[in-house]
Amino acid sequence: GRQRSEILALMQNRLDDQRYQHCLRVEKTARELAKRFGQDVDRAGLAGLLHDYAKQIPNNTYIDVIKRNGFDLDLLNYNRGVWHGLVGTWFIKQEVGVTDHLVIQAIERHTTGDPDMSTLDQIIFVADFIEPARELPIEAKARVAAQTNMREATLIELENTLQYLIGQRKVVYPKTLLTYNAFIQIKE
Ligand code: DGI
Ligand code: FE
Ligand code: FE
Ligand code: FE
Repeated sequence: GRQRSEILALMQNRLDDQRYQHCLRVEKTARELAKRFGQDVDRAGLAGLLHDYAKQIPNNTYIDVIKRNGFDLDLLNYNRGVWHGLVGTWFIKQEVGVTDHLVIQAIERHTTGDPDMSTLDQIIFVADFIEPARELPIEAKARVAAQTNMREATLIELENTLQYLIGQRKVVYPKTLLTYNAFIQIKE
């Protein structure tokens, strides 16, 4: 695999400093959560570090990649908010050379979630929401939940995401809703 220094250099080519610093904070938060919940700390750290690698790739580049690489063309009805997770891993495989499927899956799922999210997937999903610079009351509430219960922390984030999208009259990607339904129905 690549050296950490090489990965950081690639990230700095793709991201502005604000987004890059967010990725470093998500890496640290993901490592802490992995340790707390008995998951692979290095794998969580790598997924956290790279989760927003594709956040600032231009729309036209996304549209080309979706059309030329066998992605579901329904994705064209959505936007970069959705693409940077589900399609973003294409760039991470191509440019960073990540092959660990569990890292790729966690990054793919970090924005919409997935009804079958693993604990590692939930760690990346939640780390993005509770990293130290996130200071809203709802983020603090999820941070407290993540001390003991990743499913509860995940559910708090899903509730917030849906409320936000509807409040802004933004389109909801179906999987975002299916994930919410899965997490609200199955109480552990
Ligand atoms: O990339 P970040 O900002 O760190 O966080 P994120 O990957 O969780 O993305 C959050 C953004 O994604 C937020 O603006 C809402 C948007 N999003 C999440 N689910 C959906 C969505 N946008 C649309 N249109 N539809 C969704 O289902
Ligand atoms: Fe993101
Ligand atoms: Fe998120
Ligand atoms: Fe993020």
